Amino acid sequence: MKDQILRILYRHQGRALSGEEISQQLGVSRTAVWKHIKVLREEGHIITSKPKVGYVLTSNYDNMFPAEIEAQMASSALGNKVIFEREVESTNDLAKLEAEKGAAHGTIVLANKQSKGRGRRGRHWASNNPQGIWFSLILRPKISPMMAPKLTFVAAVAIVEAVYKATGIQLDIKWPNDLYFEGKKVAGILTEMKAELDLVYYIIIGIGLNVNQKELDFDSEIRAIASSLAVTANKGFERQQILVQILQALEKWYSLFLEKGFKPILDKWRIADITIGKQVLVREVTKEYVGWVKDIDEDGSLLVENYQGELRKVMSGEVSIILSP
Ligand code: BT5
Repeated sequence: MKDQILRILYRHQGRALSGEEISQQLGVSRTAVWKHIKVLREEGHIITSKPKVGYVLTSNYDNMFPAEIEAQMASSALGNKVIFEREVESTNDLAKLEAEKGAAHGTIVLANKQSKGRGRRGRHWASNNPQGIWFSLILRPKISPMMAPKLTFVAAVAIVEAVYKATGIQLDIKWPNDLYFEGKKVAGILTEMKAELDLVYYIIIGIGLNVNQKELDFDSEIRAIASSLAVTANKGFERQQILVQILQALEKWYSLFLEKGFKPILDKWRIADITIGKQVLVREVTKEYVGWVKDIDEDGSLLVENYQGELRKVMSGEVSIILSP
């Protein structure tokens, strides 16, 4: 009920709705409406009320409704169970806890804000705002742990397809986990797992997608390198609608991966890839070198030719594209 009231107010953002109108739409008493609005306010939603005029939702962000997401994903294996928090340290960390407690395959952990969003190698992921989509998907696949990094590719092609469907924006993929638009990072993927040598307990795919940030919403350290769908399209988007598209695309590409293997994923990946043909700086654990990306191998690793003309296979290193002057 509370979510339904929020949804109605959201749809009328900027315009007042009387308690009477809301109670009629939902078939409940005005007192019940008032009680739910009180709870919504306690949860942090900014709802003003004026006598004889009604209620106005003035929060400047759209909302996520877990029950609606679950309903839209009801017949899918992924995304039909949503754990939603207004604020967490990191959805990947909470997803790990939930996985340890037995959360089912396909559960997602979604938050409006992350106070300690993480990138790879302990880097920070700026997400302490409700303008992006920050979530983690728990998977329990019967695959070898060696296959797990390929799921980052599955997620990348799913995000590209979903964002295009929902917004018309065509994102580029930079190996292995970044999504770019015109040279700026719009999304990142963090895949983590718990496994033994030949057994995967669970895999967590963390996805961060910048949606409604304006340029000045990004901290100065990342303003020059980060972008959002809103900056790209010059208009805002409903995050929930994009999230559902991403979950549907994940369902499709993940099933394809299990049925047909990595090839269809890689074929799709190559279409959006911006890494092949570029000069790159490769940072491996013990060394750094400059080379040219010749191709992506059948297993997803990067094939880089160094100055000596040797072809090296990069499986997990850091790769930065060197921009030509
Ligand atoms: C990533 O790491 O790109 C993976 C990001 C994954 C974030 C999701 S959100 C849900 C889930 N829960 C988490 O705690 N994490 C996941 P990496 O390739 O290491 O890139 C990190 C770098 O991206 C930083 O060092 C910054 O340069 C840049 N960066 C940080 N925040 C950004 C943002 N919001 N938009 C664009 N770039 C950002």
